[in-house]
Amino acid sequence: MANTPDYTNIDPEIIDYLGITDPEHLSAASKRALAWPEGSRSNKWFLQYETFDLKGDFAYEEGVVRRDPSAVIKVGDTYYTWYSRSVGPSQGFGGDIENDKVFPWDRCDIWYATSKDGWTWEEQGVAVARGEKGTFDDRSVFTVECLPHDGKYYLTYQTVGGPYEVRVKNQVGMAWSESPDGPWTKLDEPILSPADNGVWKGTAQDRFAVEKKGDFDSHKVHDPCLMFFNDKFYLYYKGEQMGEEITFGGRQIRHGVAIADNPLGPYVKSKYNPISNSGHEICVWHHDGGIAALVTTDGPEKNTIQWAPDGINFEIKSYIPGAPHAIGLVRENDNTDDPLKIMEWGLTHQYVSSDYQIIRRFEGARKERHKAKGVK
Ligand code: AAL
Repeated sequence: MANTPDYTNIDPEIIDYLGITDPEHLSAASKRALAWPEGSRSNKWFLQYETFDLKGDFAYEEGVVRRDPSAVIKVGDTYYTWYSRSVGPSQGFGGDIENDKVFPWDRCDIWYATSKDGWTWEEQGVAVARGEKGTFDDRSVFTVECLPHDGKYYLTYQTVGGPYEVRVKNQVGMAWSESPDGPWTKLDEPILSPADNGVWKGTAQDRFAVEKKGDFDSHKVHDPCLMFFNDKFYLYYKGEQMGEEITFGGRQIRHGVAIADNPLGPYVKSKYNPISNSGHEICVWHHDGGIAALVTTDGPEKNTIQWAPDGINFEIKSYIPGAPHAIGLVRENDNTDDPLKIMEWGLTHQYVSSDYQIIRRFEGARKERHKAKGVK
């Protein structure tokens, strides 16, 4: 039987800090506040964001989708980023699946752009293209991330092969190069695939109809982000599950990690998966010998920043007002004493319409006081 907390001798300083009127009559909310973790009084991890339009080739261009930017990697005096690029509107499902574009991220190739100042970006061209007809990535390659390591660059990205049906499984591909400008060598096989222990019900293209849901990543493995951590390669990713439900926190989306000794794999999924109970796009960085993560969009722990000393067991460090989506972090600001230094600026995307998205800039800053206008 869980021990009921003792509310009789609460430290008067805590009563004052929580502003509790009468400790003899504690509300359910005050009892939850009294259970907040160590460190909850600190704003060390609390921040807010602003977003800005970018110039050059990242300014809005009718008819072109640019979205899901990777981390920003500085090479010499030049910033590099990779992203999903496609053209034209999307038709959604239910039409001519062979010729339609079902999502803005359907029929994508991975392009890259450079900048000297992080504001004006020049599109350089295709980095990784879709595969030949019949390959596991012949329909779309998208939502890319980049890890520079030991003089090489590793791109990890989502792949779809064949008709982009509702029930199509999404996998993760990899390409590497000795230069951020390529040429890129694609691995012939995916480095990560969905769990195969879900069972669809019936043959209709309905992702909610299941005999058995299977693991959190039984339908799709998404948003791959490779980190070098503890002398190994940690591939963080988002999992989508067959038979996904909407719960008290919204969509059931969780994160996982697969680990390898060599950047080219094999990647072995952690026994501890899922390592989050919420989230959407992956946003992870090094801090204090561990891994920090921004959890957005979906699940009861959306809009939290979390930290795990072992890269696996994440605890909540702050609840934030919200965050830009699909963040691309500036890796030169990674692994600093200040856990939020990396949020000073970076990239994100924004929907101009359901068909078209643009890449924008975000700037984040710790919030230490809520001051009215004019208050110094
Ligand atoms: C994004 C990412 C993945 C999804 C889609 C494009 O938010 O989670 O990339 O597939 O949306």
